[in-house]
Amino acid sequence: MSQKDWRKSVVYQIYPKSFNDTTGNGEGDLQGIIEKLDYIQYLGVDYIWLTPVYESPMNDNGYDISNYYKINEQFGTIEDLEMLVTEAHKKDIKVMMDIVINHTSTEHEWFKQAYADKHSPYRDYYFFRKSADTEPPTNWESKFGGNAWKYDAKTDEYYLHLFDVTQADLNWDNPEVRRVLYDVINYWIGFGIDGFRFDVINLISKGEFKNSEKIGKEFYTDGPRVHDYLHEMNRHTFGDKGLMTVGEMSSTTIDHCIKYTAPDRQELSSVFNFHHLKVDYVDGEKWSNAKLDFHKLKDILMEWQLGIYEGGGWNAIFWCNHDQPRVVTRFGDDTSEPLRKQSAKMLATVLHMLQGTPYIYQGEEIGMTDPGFDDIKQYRDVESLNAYDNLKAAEYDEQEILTMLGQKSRDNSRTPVQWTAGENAGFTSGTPWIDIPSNFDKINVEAAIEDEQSILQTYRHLIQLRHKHDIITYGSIEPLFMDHNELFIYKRHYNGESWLVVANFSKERVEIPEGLEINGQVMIQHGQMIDSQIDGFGVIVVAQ
Ligand code: TEU
Repeated sequence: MSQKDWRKSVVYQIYPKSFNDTTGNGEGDLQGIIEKLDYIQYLGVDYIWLTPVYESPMNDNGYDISNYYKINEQFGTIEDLEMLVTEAHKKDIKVMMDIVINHTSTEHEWFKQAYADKHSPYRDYYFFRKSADTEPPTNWESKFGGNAWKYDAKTDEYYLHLFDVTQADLNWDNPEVRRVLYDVINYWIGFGIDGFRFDVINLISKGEFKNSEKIGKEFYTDGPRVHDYLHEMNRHTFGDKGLMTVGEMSSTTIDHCIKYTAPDRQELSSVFNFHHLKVDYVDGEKWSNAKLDFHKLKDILMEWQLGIYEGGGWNAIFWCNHDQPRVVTRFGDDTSEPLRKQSAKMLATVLHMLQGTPYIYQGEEIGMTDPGFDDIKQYRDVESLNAYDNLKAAEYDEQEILTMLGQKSRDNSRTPVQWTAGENAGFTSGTPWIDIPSNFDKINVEAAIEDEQSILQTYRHLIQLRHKHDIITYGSIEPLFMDHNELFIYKRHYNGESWLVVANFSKERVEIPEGLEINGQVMIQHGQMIDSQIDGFGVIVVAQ
């Protein structure tokens, strides 16, 4: 890709451990990605984003970095990464790296020194605190369960970990910490990386360490100095170099996200937020079982679409990532073959016609489903295993816990990419590190390439349309018939042109609301429209 506006891009997310294994050890690797670059080019995306491939004990599959300058041996070598970047560039594909700088692994040299010696200069790289009594310094909860402070008897102090106990939070208030982290980013820019995804970057500025009425989020989410730090990071690193960046924002607000991304503030290019993916939680609680609240989904998506557009910010848009269940199982229907295909195409179209930069998570483009694990032994994810233990301790019934995990676990998306109908779905010649769903005999890349009507062809078409029609990238958005119980309807407007999107989220045929004119040039259509009724999971996009 030459000097095209990054905003017109589509990004493909790769979770290397589950992408493609060339060594036979059951885990994916960098050579495995190189092997599939032709396929990625065929899909047509502009960027790939690699989740962390740095040296790591892998307690959180790489989000626990022990050396920012080294490649995890399991994935390959720095030469492999160099080759990947070179080969990708030859195909006009840019490469984004994941930067995890809210915390490091406790195996990182900085932490080891900080932990070993109270007087080490590295001590202030992290948050070590005393407590006045026998309780931890605050009652904040770790996002992976339990209190967020870990006690060290040797010094009678605690350190802060908002995630796993092996992921210690870095102290961004220490200017030395910021400096060494900017060095890391600059190293990767020098290496030839084209963009960055910043992990939980809105948690870097901790406010006061006080007890919370809730779980502590209010003290560190979009914290007091976060915008100063991001602006400073931008100026010291990627700011003037034309790199695309996306910040992962946990529990954030529209106002903050406008600030993070409005170009004149010089912070980041775009942001992920997760509000639209909490529409199957009960009272905001992930470990619960609930159906999709369709009205809530539409309301949240539209609120963000309108708010960010009006504020001059930029959204990254997505249904899936390595932390979320598969969207076709979650908001579509994977219980039968026509329904899986229809609903996956509908969901893809609805998302890609929204305003913002779309992300496709590996396997989403062929409609991969949740694996339907029914035994705790099948799970690998630290968050899921912690949740299991905690729910057990709270005396939840085994079956109820497994149902929750089945619906919400991050492992739902971490099963290997299904390449072929052959052994281990063509992912590995060894034993896969996590089970592969049994439907790989039908749902696989090879079959999707052969089938002209596949979900994969829909994704390719959506990407091509985006590259061709500026309205998809730049157009404003107008929500319509928001009260409708089954249909998601909106228009995009740009330079005197309008596109109408009508999508049916139910599996039944639905009457088009009176007063809605579906005339014009059909740009996309899946499912039929007969007698002003749209097929179950049908979707239509017309230029008017
Ligand atoms: O995730 C941050 C995060 O808070 C969530 O997406 C989280 O995994 C989920 O809400 C738990 O319910 C990022 C990474 O994407 C994730 O894989 C890491 O585990 C986490 O940061 C820590 O680095």
